[in-house]
Amino acid sequence: MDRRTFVRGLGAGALLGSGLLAKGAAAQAVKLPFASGERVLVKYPQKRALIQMTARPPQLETPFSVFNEGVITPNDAFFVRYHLAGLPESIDPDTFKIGIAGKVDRPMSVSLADLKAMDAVEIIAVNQCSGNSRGFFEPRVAGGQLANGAMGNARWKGVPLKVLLDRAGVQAGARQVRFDGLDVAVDPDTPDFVKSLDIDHARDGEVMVAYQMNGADIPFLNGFPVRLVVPGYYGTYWVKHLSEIMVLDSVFEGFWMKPAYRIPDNACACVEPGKAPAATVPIGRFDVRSFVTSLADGGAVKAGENVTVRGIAFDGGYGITDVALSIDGGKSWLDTRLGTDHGRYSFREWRRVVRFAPGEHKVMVRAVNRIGQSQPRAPLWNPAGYMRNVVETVRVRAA
Ligand SMILES: Nc1nc2c(c(=O)[nH]1)N[C@H]1C(S)=C(S)[C@@H](COP(=O)(O)O)O[C@H]1N2
Ligand SMILES: [Mo]
Repeated sequence: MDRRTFVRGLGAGALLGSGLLAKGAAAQAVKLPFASGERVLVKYPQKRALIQMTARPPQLETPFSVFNEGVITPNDAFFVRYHLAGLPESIDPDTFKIGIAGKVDRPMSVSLADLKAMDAVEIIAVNQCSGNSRGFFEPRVAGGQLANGAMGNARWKGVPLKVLLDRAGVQAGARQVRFDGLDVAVDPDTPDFVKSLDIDHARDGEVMVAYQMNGADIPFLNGFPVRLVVPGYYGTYWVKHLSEIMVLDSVFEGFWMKPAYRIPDNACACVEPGKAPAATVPIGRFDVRSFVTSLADGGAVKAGENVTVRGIAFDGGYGITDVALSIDGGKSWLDTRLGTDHGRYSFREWRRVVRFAPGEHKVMVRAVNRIGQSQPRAPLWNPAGYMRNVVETVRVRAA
């Protein structure tokens, strides 16, 4: 197979076929820890078996145990989220181009070869879906019922969006930049997936047009051949198969900016459960989160022996400064040691050696970032099920 055929083989047709397991093979069932959490593990091209939320479009969640393998999420384990079932049938990297137009002096189109000829930058950054952990919302809310696996951390390589915008020459009066990818709606009433960023954000030098993920081509399902990387911001802005960059002199209010992907316009991005927010704003940066990865809920540990408990923490880019661990349900808290700093947008590993007395224990973890933001002890609620960041609890039995 030449490269082009290979890529074509990953197109929508092939994906739909492979969304079903090979005939006769039994799909391995998994149960996410909330009502209606029954899922199957399904293998897609370039992916290991992942938790399937929907087949059309493909929406795959990373099994949580992957996050204990290391702070970088492998490409074949990285979650997949699409809104529209019309995935590109084939993408030829030799003819692929990104158009740059709108309020610019020099509209242009940029090929993959052009991009790769420019000075490259790299950043390690978490991509997390706004609705990660939505399945845990009480009361339940509509939308993809995800556990905690709609996140991942990768090393992204590409060109700062600012460099492309400067080449095109942004005109005075520009207010936003709009991004579109090659996927399309199948149903004519479904709006195309188009997102926008404010002009200053788009030109901050960190927002990146990326063509590599963890040292390899970006997997098809994560946006081959190029995607937007918006460090610290929810995945909704990380447009995949990026094909059009449009500079606007207005604020874009297409469906996926308004009414979709909006949060209550207040400090907690929350409302009383069941209530509608008085005003909303587009979702923005990640809040602070931390997880235990080395212990499974309901699992067993050795009593009276040293046990290293470890996990990950991250935030929207201020950087994690402290992670505290409790093994007594939050009555007392222990310091943990932070692992290598891979930059303020990356997962940060933490660990702590503890001894468990025989019996049941509630292990809890809580992180703090550089500006003092932390995590609530009781979950916050909003109608779209976004931004869950409650202090997580893992129950273990020591014997
Ligand atoms: N073209 C395109 N890009 C997209 C989307 C999409 O539906 N189409 N979904 C967005 C959302 S909501 C998320 S959470 C991330 C998920 O990135 P991943 O699929 O690489 O994990 O992609 C974003 N980029
Ligand atoms: Mo998302």
